[in-house]
Amino acid sequence: MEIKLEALFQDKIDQEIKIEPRDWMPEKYRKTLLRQISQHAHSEIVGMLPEGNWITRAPNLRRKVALLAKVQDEAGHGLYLYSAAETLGMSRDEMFEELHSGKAKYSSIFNYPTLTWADMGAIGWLVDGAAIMNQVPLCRTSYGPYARAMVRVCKEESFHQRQGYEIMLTLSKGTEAQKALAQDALNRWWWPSIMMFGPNDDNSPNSAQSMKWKIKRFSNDELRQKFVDVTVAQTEILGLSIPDKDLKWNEERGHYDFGVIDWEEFFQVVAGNGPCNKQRLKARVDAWENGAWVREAATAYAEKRELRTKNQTEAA
Ligand code: BYC
Repeated sequence: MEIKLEALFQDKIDQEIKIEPRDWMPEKYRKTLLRQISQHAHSEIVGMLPEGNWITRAPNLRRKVALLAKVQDEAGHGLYLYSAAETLGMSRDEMFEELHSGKAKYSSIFNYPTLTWADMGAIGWLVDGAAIMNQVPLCRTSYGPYARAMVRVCKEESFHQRQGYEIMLTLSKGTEAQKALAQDALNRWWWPSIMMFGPNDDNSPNSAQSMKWKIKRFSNDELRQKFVDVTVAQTEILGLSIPDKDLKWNEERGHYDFGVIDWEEFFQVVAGNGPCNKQRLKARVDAWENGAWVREAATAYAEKRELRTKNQTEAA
């Protein structure tokens, strides 16, 4: 019976029919999605922290408003994604518990510090740029609620990418000191950004099955290559240089070759030993604990309203 259901399920996937919450699905498909979507949601809300650090120090009102809007968008993305993950049978509280206990992962990129204003430019340009590369194909992922959430997320990410690139453009066309800030931010964010796509394909345990189920449409290395290819031209417009001496156009492949990623650094960051892992997790746990009274008040208010409606219905 199970085998027949699995065959029908794969058939639907192959025909590009979306899987919806009430449809039968293999347990491993549900678990893989829950893992990926919840990690993605956690990344969005942890991703608010490095940029939130600069809201009060934005150089002018226009920059402040744009940065504030971007960080708010990320909270929204977290909410759509937690809602999509909840349709797979795990409550939001359970997901938060996994984040706060260190059991759940979130993107490695958010464990690096934001040292200067130029980092707001580099994050928007590179980190959101990498996120778009990874997430546009997720608009066609096989699970309906995830695919639909990603459509809006991607529209907003594209505003974020432009916001960042415009900061980089302004700095790189500014004074020598401003240009140096932009170059320094590129130097520090380049390698962590290309690590975001995950381990190489030959070291990516989840990829084969996720590609078969069309959760992932492109492999980690394919997306990383696309990102490097488009980013080189954007860097030339900025008049900056990518910190990789092995970066060069390969005529035969029709792609840029690039240097070897420091995977030891990546796995250390993912394991919790990056420069800001402890600080990021503490900020999330503190926010959860300090927000307890808001959750309690909201629950008490909802209960009061429900009781009032019930009494009114009974009286009528
Ligand atoms: N950081 O078999 P693999 C954003 C883990 S953008 C930490 O290739 P998979 C934002 C992976 O989870 C960032 N861990 O896995 C942007 C797995 O461990 P587990 C979020 C990573 O899932 C701007 C193990 O390594 N985007 O939100 O097939 C502002 C082996 O990897 C990372 C998403 O989450 C990493 N970089 O592929 C604000 C997009 N890479 O779980 C916010 C959706 C890998 O087996 N996610 N690992 O213990 C995906 O597309 C995929 O999950 C990945 C990894 C490509 C990231």
